[in-house]
Amino acid sequence: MSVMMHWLLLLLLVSFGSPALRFSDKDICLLDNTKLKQRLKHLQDLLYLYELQLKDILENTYHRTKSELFSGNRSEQHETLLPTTSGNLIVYDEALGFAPSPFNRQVPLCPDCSAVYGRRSTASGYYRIRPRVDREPFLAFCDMSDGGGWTVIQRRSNGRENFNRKWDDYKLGFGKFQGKNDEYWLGNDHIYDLLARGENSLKIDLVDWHGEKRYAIYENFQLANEQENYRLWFGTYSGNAGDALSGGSNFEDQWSASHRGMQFTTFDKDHDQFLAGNCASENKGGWWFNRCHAVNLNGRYYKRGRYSGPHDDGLVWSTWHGMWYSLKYSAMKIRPPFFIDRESGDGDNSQAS
Ligand SMILES: [Ca+2]
Repeated sequence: MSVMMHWLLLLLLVSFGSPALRFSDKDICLLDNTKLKQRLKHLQDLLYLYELQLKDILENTYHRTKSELFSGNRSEQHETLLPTTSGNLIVYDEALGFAPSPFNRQVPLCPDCSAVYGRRSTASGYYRIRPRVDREPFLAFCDMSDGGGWTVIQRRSNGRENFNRKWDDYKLGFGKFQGKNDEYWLGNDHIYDLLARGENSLKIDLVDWHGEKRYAIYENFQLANEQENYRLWFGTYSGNAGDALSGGSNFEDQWSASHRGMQFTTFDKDHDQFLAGNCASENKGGWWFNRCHAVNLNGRYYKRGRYSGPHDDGLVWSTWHGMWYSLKYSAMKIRPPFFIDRESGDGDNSQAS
């Protein structure tokens, strides 16, 4: 019989035998001592578990899809599967591909963050997702606030990442995938694969240098494939940041700056409408430039709002602060439209610090 049981029995006997009888200070002390010992044991178990996880993290890098955990006798069939352990502290283990099913089988990775959310993993963080079963899974930040299920495809928050990059970098993705505010571009191929699965809405969260937040939602956000240079399409706008992706309010701006139907341009691959030059060279970041832009969330990161220079190359959303104000924070995130009805749209859930 455990010590705890012993004391519970004593308590019962005392209760039934003599209602008026009270524990002595010594008895109460012993009971407290037992509880503390159990608590200590629980904490020791937790510590042991965390030590194991820490060891796992130090010995494996989970930014590669091939873990050393399985480098020994992994069969061809298991080539693209991922380890069972939770790895990176903020990579949640439910998403790591070996989530146990009721029949103790390994289940496939979620295709996007809305599916992760559907599997009741409701903590924001980095998850491995796999929109195409014939391609390797990859890490993406799942924003489980704001109604949940958002796959973040772009984030700017501190200017530490260089966004003035070549075509191949934008194609494959770049940046850091660790902290909740780390800057990254998910990669045009990955974004294309996510969008090719079905209709998606795009939500853009913006924050200025006074901490004010705005947002824009576009229905039916689509990209063409690389042969079409990731041509951009999007439907109806809603939000409070203004419909800058459509180029602004007047027809002339829309003609020269709307991003609808534009192909992707980087400084080494020019597909913009600007005949005399390359918009990405001028504006320091890959984007769906026209001649040239009303939005450039991949522009230069200026560490204050207003900026000046030869080109309007800041992190710009023209219908909010104009072309000469560079925003502090942006996140582009996508989700199937049936999620939209739940509770999104207050624009209050950006991850900016
Ligand atoms: Ca050009």
